[in-house]
Amino acid sequence: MAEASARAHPNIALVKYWGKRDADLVLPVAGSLSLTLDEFPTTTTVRLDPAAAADSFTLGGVAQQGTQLSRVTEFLDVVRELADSDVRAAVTSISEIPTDAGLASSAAGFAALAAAAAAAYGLDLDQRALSRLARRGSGSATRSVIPGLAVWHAGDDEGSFAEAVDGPELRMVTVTLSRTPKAVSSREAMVRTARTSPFFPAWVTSTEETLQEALEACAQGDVDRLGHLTELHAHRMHAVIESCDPPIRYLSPTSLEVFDEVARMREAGRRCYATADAGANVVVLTTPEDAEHVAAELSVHGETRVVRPGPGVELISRTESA
Ligand code: 2P0
Repeated sequence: MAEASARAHPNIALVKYWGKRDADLVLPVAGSLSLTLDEFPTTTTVRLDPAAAADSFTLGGVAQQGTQLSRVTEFLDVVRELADSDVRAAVTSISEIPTDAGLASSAAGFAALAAAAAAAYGLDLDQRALSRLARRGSGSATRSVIPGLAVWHAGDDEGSFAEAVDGPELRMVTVTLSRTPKAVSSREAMVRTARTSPFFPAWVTSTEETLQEALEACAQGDVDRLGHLTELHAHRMHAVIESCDPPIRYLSPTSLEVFDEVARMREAGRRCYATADAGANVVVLTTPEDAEHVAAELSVHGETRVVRPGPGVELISRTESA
C-alpha cells in the first residue's frame, strides 16, 4: 500500500481571487497575487487502501463527514482519473490554523493534499502540474504550491497555474480577531457576488489592471506601491462582497479599527498596509524593519504574529509497503 505525506502553508493574497468563471475546473475570473507564509502549516498523509469501499478524511483527529469529506473525495476523483486508479484512500490531516476563521485553511489543505495524493497514486508532477492539480481542490491552493510571492494566471485549464514572482523583502503581521467560523463560506459568497452584485463586472476588469500594476511594483521592488495596491484591492473586494443581495459582511468593527490604526502608523512613517480575506482577521503587509513595531502596536486589538515568506508545498515522505 502506498502512502505519502506532504506539508503546505497558507498564503495571503495581495491581489485577491474572488469569483470563478468555471466552477468545475476552478478557473478564476481574474488572476491574483499572494505571499505564501512560513507559519500555520497543514500536514497531510494519503494512504491508499485497496480494501476500502470509500475514502475517509480525518482532520485534527476528528473523522469528517458532509462537505469536508465530499470535497476531499471529489478531489481524489480528479487524482484517480489522472492515475487511472479506482483505489480509495485514507486521508489524515493536521492543520495549525483554525478552520474557517478567515485565514484561508483550504489553501494549505488542498496544496498538501495535492502533493501527498499525487505521490501516493504514483503521479510524477512538476510544480506547474501540481499547482494546476491543487487548483481543482480550492482556488487559493493553486498559490500555496509556490514559495513566497506567487502569481496565479487566470487562463484556461492548461494555463491556470501559479508561479513564483521576484519582489521586495516582505513581512506580514497576522492579527487574529476572530476564531469563530464565518457565516457564509467564500465558495458560496463568490457565487452570490457574481450573480447579484451590479459592481461585479467592474471588479473583474479592475482586478486584472491592479494585478498588472502589482506585478510591476514587485519587479521594481517597490514596497509602498505594492502595499498601496494591496490595501486598495482589499477594500474593493469587501465593497463588492457587501454589495451583493442579500449582503455579506466579513469585516467586524474591530477589523476596521485595525485598518484605521495601520493608516495612522503609516502617516507616522511606518511602512504598513492592511488587508483581510473572507473573515474578520486582518493581515498587515510590512517590511522586515517595521514588522516588530507594527505587531506590538496592533496587539491591543488581537493576537499578533510576525510572519515571513514561506516555502512551497513539500513532499515529506513516500513509502510503498506490503
Ligand atoms: C484569496 N480568498 O485570493 C481570496 C480572498 C478569500 C478572500 O481565495 O471556492 O477557499 O475553494 O476556490 O480558495 C478563498 O477562496 O475558494 C480565497 P474556492 P477559496 O485568497
